[in-house]
Amino acid sequence: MADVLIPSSLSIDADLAAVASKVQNQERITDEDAMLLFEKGSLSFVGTLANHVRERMHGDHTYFNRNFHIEPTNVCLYSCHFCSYSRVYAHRDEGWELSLQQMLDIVKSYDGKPVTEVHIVGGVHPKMNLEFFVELLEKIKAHRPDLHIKGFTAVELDYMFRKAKLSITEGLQKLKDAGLQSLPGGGAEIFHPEVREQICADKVDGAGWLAIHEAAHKLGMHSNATLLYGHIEKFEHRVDHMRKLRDLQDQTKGFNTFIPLKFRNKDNDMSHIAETSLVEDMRMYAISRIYLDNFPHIKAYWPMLGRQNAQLSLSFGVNDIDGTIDDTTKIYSMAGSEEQSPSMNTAQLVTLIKQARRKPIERGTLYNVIRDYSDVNEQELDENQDAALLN
Ligand code: V47
Ligand code: SF4
Repeated sequence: MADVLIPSSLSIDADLAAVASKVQNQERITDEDAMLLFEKGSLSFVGTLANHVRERMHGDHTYFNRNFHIEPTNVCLYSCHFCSYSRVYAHRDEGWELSLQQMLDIVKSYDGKPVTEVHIVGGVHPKMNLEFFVELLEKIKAHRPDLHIKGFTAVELDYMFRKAKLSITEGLQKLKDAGLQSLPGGGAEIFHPEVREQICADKVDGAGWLAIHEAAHKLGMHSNATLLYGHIEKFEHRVDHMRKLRDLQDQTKGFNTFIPLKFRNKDNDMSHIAETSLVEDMRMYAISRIYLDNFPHIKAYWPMLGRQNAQLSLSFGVNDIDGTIDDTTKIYSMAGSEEQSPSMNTAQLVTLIKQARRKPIERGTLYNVIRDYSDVNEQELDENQDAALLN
């Protein structure tokens, strides 16, 4: 059966050919298979398999959404070595802290613009507690009820709930009642303690991250998952991380999207570590698409990866390139991403997707289709859409 994907005229290692057969037959691959792909799979081999899976699941559909970010603070109690963004609490005068009013003003600055999601994520500031965020969520919802609120990494939630002396479920229920609808995927990094203890020892551990997402799924909320790759981890740690996510997803079906995050090395304690090559980035996307058979979507976060590389990833398993966002997100430009001012308007995103010969679909947070842009021409986009978004 593998012949259809990988012609038998090519001389491929028998074990790799067996993995190709599984993918062709829609059988789940094992951890050993994933290790084999990481160790021996060429970019063209894993790319062919991943693209097959991507097209079987989504055809050419490629999703984006119109969102904006609020980063309440970059002051953080924790000291993750890869982080270029946070200012430790002791140096909090060098960081920023937004008041409720300042955050509401950001929301209001999008009044009349066709955004569907706000993504709230930041450092862990001891003064920004559960009550503070409950009030923020209620005020955002009162002002703009239709805006989907995706907010708070498991790291922020773990701290908030412990400080409020609430269980995970009690804390999540309070936030949900106030308007929180889904969780972003941040804070996952690498679950395996061998690595986690070296790169982010003081924040919630892998089991704690998974427990928060499990509880959210049980309350009917959806979430995303990330993996920070390309630093000190080995392939086996990436596979271990993805296995834990796949196992949880088998139970809850609450994850929407997996987002591999490439480690960027500017201005952090791990700056001595060279960044991964583009080939390794594409192999990571492809292997995650093949391994995570129960995750509906794989996302390339273009502000981090760069827009041309994100465009390329659409041929290596990726079917989502996040949103049209503005420069309120600082975490990536501060970590050395080539995207120093990460904003792309709808016309640019649609063009980027069309250049890769895919179909651009604007989605809501939960992948409800808002608009199919396949047949909208660029001139029409320039004239209509962006006038509304960019004014
Ligand atoms: O958890 C921090 C990462 C994450 C660096 O769910 C770094 O839709 C690379 O998870 N190099 C937070 N990465 C952001 C995040 C996210 C982003 C976009 C969309 C979604 C979503 C989630 O940023 C952190 C950490 O893994 N990060 N520093 C760095 N130097
Ligand atoms: Fe704080 Fe998040 Fe940076 Fe870690 S990655 S130091 S938790 S802001």
